[in-house]
Amino acid sequence: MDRHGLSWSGTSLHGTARARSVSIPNLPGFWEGCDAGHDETVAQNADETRACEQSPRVAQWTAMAALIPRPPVDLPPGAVQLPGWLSLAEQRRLVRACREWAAPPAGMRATRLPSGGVMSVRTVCLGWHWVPYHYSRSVDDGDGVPVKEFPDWLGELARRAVAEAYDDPDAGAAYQPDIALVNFYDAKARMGMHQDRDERSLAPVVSLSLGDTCVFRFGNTEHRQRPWTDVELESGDLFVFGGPSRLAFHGVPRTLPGTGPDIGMSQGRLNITVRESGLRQD
Ligand code: MD3
Ligand code: FE
Repeated sequence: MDRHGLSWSGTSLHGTARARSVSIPNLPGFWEGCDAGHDETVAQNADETRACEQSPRVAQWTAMAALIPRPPVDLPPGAVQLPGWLSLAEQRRLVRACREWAAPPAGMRATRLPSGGVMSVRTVCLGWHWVPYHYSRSVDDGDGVPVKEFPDWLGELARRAVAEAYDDPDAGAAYQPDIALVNFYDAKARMGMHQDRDERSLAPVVSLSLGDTCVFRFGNTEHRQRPWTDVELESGDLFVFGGPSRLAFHGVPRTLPGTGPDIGMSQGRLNITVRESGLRQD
């Protein structure tokens, strides 16, 4: 058992993390699918936060998704994929929340790497702001304001994700996430093979995908080369990476434009990763 209450077959962890990226012109088409203004979005989200707290989520989408099963992919220990975990209503709500988070101050930006490159993915952080290769409480590489708050409801959703992925209510209850990184991919965006090692905690990372399908490349813990497994991540999919998978190299070699469902974004892909920093808020 590790200290998150989960047991794993042994795997040793090696290697160092450095992201590679290419620079890409242009702004997210993500704003175009927006049928409400910013203030309306904020109000709508507040309503839906209350609604989600009260009503159970719609099971219909899960049931439909189950009719067209995707072949199970053999994943390393600690990595669990739950295809179609989010209902369409939950996906729409998350897209609206992402749009709200993406707006300035402390909004979405293309991260500059110390190597001089600029990531093609646009990112906004909640709870702690990620600047390669550490976390800060303020947007040090942007407008300098405090990072946006990590909402309680997102922590609750992530706890439920961990509990369901590992079929272990205790693992869910023990999860105390305080960071979300929201990544937007336009048709050309990619993410190079990297490890996520800037968190002090090795608690699982929860990943939620919205919009266009992507090819997710799941590698090994030793280096960024093969062996790896390519998995398609579709809108509504949940992925949890814990235990030996937590420090595996991974990346997104491409997205598949035009594959997303009607959830309020005209194009592109959003990914929300929820994490536990293991850092103290001062
Ligand atoms: C495996 N994001 O934000 S999500 C990232 O789709 C990141 O935007 C990708 O890699 C994306 O760091 C992949 C899947 C994912 C996220 C974090 C992980 C897989 C992971 C951390 C450890 C191991
Ligand atoms: Fe990552």
